[in-house]
Amino acid sequence: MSDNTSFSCGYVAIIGPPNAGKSTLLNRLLNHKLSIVTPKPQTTRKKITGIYHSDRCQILFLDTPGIMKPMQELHQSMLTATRSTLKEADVIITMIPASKKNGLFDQDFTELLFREWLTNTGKPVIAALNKSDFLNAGEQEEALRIIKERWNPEKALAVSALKGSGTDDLIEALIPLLPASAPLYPEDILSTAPERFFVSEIIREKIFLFYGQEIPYSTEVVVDEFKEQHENDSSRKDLIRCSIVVERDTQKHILIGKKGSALKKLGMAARTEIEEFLGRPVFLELFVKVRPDWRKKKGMLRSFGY
Ligand SMILES: Nc1nc2c(ncn2[C@@H]2O[C@H](COP(=O)(O)OP(=O)(O)OP(=O)(O)O)[C@@H](O)[C@H]2O)c(=O)[nH]1
Ligand SMILES: [Mg+2]
Repeated sequence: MSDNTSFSCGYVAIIGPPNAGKSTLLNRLLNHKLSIVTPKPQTTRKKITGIYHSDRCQILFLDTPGIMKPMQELHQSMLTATRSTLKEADVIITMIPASKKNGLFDQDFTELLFREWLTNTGKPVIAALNKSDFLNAGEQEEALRIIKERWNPEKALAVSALKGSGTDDLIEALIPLLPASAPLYPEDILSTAPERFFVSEIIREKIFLFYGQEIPYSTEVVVDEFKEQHENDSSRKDLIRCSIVVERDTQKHILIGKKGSALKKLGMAARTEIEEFLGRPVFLELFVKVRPDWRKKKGMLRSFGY
């Protein structure tokens, strides 16, 4: 960095429909798995901040819950998180997932996205045609042409968050749109969220991956206790106690499985990844609790941080 005036620093919100690849993009840009990713829609429920560092800029990327038609109170809270994230942002990346089935991409949804979520913000929008690995070069060009013509974003480019293509161009497109400012965070900080948040997210990810139907959607994970390793403690392991909250007894039985086998498998997979994330060994204890209709109850949602 030669002088402070040539350095850019700002907030960039990543928005789009569920399953568009928003969290995959955040992880790709940061070169670190921060935000959970699953093949199921509505994986992300809260804003996740990830900090990108380079010698020319610092970008605070804000991953958001996907935009969908709200069916219950939890969805309302998720959409409120996305709305307020847009207010924080200097620049918005809107992820448009490419798909062969949908005539290159979903134009009706993209129209709604621009009309109801983007245009009125008055902020620069970069349209990222994600999953471009599904399209050939000609199809990508055609999709980008339609996007530019119909919605006139600041820039439209093809990316593949999964394969990593187009992300350097995306950073280059962002830099001139960011405020000239010194960095806000030290270089070794990857996120502003506490470790315990990521612990609960990792467990939630495994639940999304291991269980079918409504189980992942009916589940919340709460960290009840997070005791860091003590120097005098011979085991030198952190103790993490979590509650897995479900809506019904039947769901509790499915989560636990025969003689606890399913919960054991979940716990092992979660622990391995938590240890990788924290860079130290942990004891992980999981309890399953029933809280009827928690997704519909404002007080309960608030206590879960929504
Ligand atoms: N082929 C392909 N798949 C992708 C790409 N980006 C993401 N995916 C896949 O799409 C699925 C959804 O990815 P996520 O990153 O969880 O999507 P999201 O937009 O964060 O979804 P929500 O949090 O549910 O709103 C995962 O299975 C990803 O591996 C891509 O560029 N190409
Ligand atoms: Mg996500």
